[in-house]
Amino acid sequence: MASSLLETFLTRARQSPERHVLDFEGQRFSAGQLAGHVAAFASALQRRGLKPGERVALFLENSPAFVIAYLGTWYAGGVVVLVNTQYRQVELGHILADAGARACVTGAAGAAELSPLKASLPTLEWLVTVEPSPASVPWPTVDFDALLTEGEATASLPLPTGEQLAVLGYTSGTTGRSKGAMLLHRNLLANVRAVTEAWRWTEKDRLLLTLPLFHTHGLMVGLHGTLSSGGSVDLRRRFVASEALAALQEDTSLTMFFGVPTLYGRLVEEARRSGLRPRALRLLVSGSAPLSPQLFHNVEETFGQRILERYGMTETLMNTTNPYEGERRPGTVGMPYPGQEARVVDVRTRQPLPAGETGEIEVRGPHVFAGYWQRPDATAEAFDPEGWFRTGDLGLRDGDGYFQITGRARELIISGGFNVYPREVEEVLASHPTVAEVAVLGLPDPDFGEQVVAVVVPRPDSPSPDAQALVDHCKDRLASFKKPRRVVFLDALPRNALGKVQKHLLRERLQATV
Ligand code: MLC
Ligand code: AMP
Repeated sequence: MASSLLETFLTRARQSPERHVLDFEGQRFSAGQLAGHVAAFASALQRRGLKPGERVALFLENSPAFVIAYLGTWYAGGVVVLVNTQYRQVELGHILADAGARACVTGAAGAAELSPLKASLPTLEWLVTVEPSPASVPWPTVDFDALLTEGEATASLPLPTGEQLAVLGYTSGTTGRSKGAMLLHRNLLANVRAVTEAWRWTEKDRLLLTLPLFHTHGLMVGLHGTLSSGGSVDLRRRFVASEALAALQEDTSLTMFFGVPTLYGRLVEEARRSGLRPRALRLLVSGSAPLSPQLFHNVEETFGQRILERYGMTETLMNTTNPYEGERRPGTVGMPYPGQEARVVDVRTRQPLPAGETGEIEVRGPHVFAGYWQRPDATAEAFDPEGWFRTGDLGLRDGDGYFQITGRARELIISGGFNVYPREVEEVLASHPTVAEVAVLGLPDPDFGEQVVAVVVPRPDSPSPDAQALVDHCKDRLASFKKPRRVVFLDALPRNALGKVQKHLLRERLQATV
């Protein structure tokens, strides 16, 4: 039995090297070709001195290079650090320094964005660039294709064990500083087995994948499932509704599509606008953010198919799923995957609650991560003594065993499937000279599900702040999707007797004025 997804992939590639596995912008890769590139990348990294357990950051758009660098880092014994391509100085500086990344694979824009951080990233020694990078980049750089020619496509290297660290997935807590979730090879393998079994994913499947590979959904469901099942993937650089709809209508080889609710909302809109109707696929999956029952029904009307909604997170990969064969119930995220457990506990007593009662969802099983990188305090807080992981999601289990997510115990805004932690945006806004106080919260948004809204109290002694200047202040420092879509000015923030900002009052007030 394989100890890692890498082993599964390489074994299959040896057995059937001709099998078609990946398409991207007219390039086609067989399993044998991909495995050769993976071995070349891995052996070149080793020759350049990468040691087992050292971290390689991928700050990269969707492309075959991403897939090769991801699997190749594992084959070299390294650990992949995933980085959202929209991240800017604040997020990049923290993640690359915290992970102690030794190398980073990126594009020209990524190299330029990293450059001013040179002094604060002492462990970062070289960049691998998939495009010519600006001459001013202050690190030695090697071109991705040149690196492949340095290595050996036929290299046979030691495979990682199940206990070895595979990925650091950065996810924020309430502090605003993100933490690296340590995913072991055995966590990834256990979860992909559970997912492929639950969804009857086989080598006959072909997935249209438009989600970014730097997050759990695109990578650890979309790509992992493809590699594990022996199927193939039509990988796109990004999601464009008209292009995705055209593929779903024309390409008869596609059997699956995965998306966050924003993607489905845009596909339904595009189908209405263009009059095109997608073909019925074997499986449509939604996750990463709540899918409204309305959108569930709109998709059913447009695609003639009931979407399968599932629930996951960076630390645990996939937790629950609606059934493949049984009833897919709108407004629910289904039941635990085979071999995994989920329960609802009272937020105060931490005791399990009966069906129908709302509390915090906890999960346990082989899919659950090994803790936060160099954060034993945060790890201890996240688990109970019996190994249950506190998800921070509020919900209930109905009488038939279907879980529903009803809210969040932590402050988190999910905008178009990307997470925004209010505290991080508040810290950046508070650093603006015209801002005395600020509160950031999420309000409903028809496209993104939720939108970021900032409530600002101006400093009495400075010129009045300008909303656009505040938005730009955020965009210069943080990923653009975290910027406020709306800035509201107030004379004071409502606070309770302990001085805590009462965001629920702000929310009610702002919703009343939409
Ligand atoms: C882009 N923008 C967003 C945004 N995405 N704003 C708010 N929320 C978002 N999600 C902004 C950009 O900052 C930019 O602003 C402008 O929109 C155009 O950028 P773009 O990149 O051209 O946008 P677009 O291609 O339309 O992107 C929308 C999207 C994308 C929905 C395709 O957000 C996306 O791929 N989302 C999926 C995220 C995902 O995979 N999540 C899974 C997490 S895993 P400006 O001002 O700069 O022009 C997980 C676990 C699990 O949660 O269970 O799966
Ligand atoms: P991340 O840590 O970025 O992977 O985000 C995980 C969070 O996304 C979870 O804790 C949930 O809050 C949310 N999430 C994932 N899937 C769903 C879903 N199907 N419905 C509602 N929320 C979801």
